Amino acid sequence: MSKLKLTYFDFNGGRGESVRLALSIGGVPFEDRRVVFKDWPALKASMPFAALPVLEIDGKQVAQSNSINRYVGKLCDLYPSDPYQALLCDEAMDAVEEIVAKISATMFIDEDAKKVQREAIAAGPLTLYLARLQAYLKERGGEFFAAERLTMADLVVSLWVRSLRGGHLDYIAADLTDKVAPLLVQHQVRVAQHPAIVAYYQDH
Ligand SMILES: N[C@@H](CCC(=O)N[C@@H](CS)C(=O)NCC(=O)O)C(=O)O
Repeated sequence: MSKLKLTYFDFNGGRGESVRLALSIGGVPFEDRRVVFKDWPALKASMPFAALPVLEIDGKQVAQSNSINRYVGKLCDLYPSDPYQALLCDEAMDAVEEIVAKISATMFIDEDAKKVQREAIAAGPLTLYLARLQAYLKERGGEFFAAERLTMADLVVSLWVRSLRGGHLDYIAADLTDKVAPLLVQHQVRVAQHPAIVAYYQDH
């Protein structure tokens, strides 16, 4: 078994959290290196794309959250073996990455511009992505995004919905998902009840 070390920021969310959850669900041991924000500037240049998460596999660094998601998904039986189902899993994860990147781009801009841009994102692409993901979930039976079982897509989408509903983003209403995509909220609540996820958060 390879030695795994995940480097990500010290909070229970963001792009690294699906990796932590997957490895915990799969019972795969890993070092959970949590970086506090004040230490990040000194570390940034040593990361392959100057960003986190980064997974070290026997000392070799690999970046890009969805590449890491696919890798740990395969290790933990949370990634479909059927190519078409794998494509559906990837599509949902990449959609989340795309909309998260749009919102992240507004993180460190002037407050007035942030308000304008975030309100536009909420009314436009964010609503569209939530509605589209809800439609996919519905047409696939309402429970899972791919392969009729828990996959990385369910972890990635549900963690993102959890974070949106947490109301941490100014100018993006915390109840947007409840209004636009209630099936995604039901999905998020259901995934959070997975026994391994419940057990994980008892310790974190
Ligand atoms: N496409 C990359 C994006 C990585 C990314 O932007 N990570 C954020 C945290 S979620 C980060 O490292 N931000 C700090 C920085 O860019 O300095 C991925 O999917 O991993």
